[in-house]
Amino acid sequence: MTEPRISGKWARLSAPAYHQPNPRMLAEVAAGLSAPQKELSPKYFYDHRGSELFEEITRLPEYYPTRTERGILAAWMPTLIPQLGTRALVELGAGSAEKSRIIISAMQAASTANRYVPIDVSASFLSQTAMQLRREYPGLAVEPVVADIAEEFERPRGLSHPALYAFLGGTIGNFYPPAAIRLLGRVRQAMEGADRLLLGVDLRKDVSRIEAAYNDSQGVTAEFNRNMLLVLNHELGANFDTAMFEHRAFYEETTHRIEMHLVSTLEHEVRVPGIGLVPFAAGESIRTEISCKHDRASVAELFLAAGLRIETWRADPEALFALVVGVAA
Ligand code: SAH
Ligand code: AVI
Repeated sequence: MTEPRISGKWARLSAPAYHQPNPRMLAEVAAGLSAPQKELSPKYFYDHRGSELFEEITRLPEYYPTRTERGILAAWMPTLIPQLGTRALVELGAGSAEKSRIIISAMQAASTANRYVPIDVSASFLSQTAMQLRREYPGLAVEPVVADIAEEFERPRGLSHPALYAFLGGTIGNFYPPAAIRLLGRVRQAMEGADRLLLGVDLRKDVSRIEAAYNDSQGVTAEFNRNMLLVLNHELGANFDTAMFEHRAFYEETTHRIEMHLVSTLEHEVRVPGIGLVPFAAGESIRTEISCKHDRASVAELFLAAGLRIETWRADPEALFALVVGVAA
């Protein structure tokens, strides 16, 4: 069995102990916790437990994106994949690859399946996903890559074409627009010939529907949010007390995005080795995630800036979520 390839600077994120913190993570966290609005990257949600909690979120009644996107994929892939003749699937932020199976099965049905390259920052979860897929699809080359897709995008070597670059789940919305454009631009650079991008985007809609998806009644999203503090404790040896922080998620109408925060309930200090004592006022928050919601015009704008154009746009009948095929402009 091939172990996931771990790209240089991320090698230590998967290390079990905090005595050798990843220097890049330490620098990012130091900058984020000293900003006037404290902010941490949502990639720090995803240790093994965080990835499991996200899977739980996808099954919540309030969290409509996953099941809606699955419905669009199930209806569309059996015709789209033979049309494109997809031979290799490269997936950014693959997670459990639960919905990717719909694409892989369509590739197998069209007898074009050849290679699956899931890319994710969550090393142990990715390894588990790859093992399961090898069992389910004997004959398919599964080649996981552990990497931060915000930082680098190595074109997988020896890829068969046409390749499909999939970025599902609406994860593009977790990037600020300039970072989203850089990321899509790198995918565009990697694409050649008849390669395509398949992008999942969560759509703008009734605010109460969106806010409910990030404030579920079972408190799973709150646990997912607080898990970031446990990741910092584990990776950096910090002493965050999760009981001191409340989950808050709200929609910002002007920027069309959900913001998730962890709000300190009391004034207190947290020790982060290598950074020092981090003060929190009562009511002060750390922004842990944005989740931008889109429409066709906002996707076209991102694509244009990244050298892509929309080839096909397909939303569900309620227009909750869309899958977009992107092609080099
Ligand atoms: N594609 C799956 C999972 C979405 S959850 C779905 O649609 O359900 C977001 C995934 O992206 C997680 O698996 C997380 O580990 C990964 N991820 C988040 N930020 C990342 C980053 N900067 N680089 C690589 N992977 C990232
Ligand atoms: C992974 N990403 C698309 C999810 C989202 O909806 O923005 C992460 C998430 N955050 C809270 N719930 C789910």
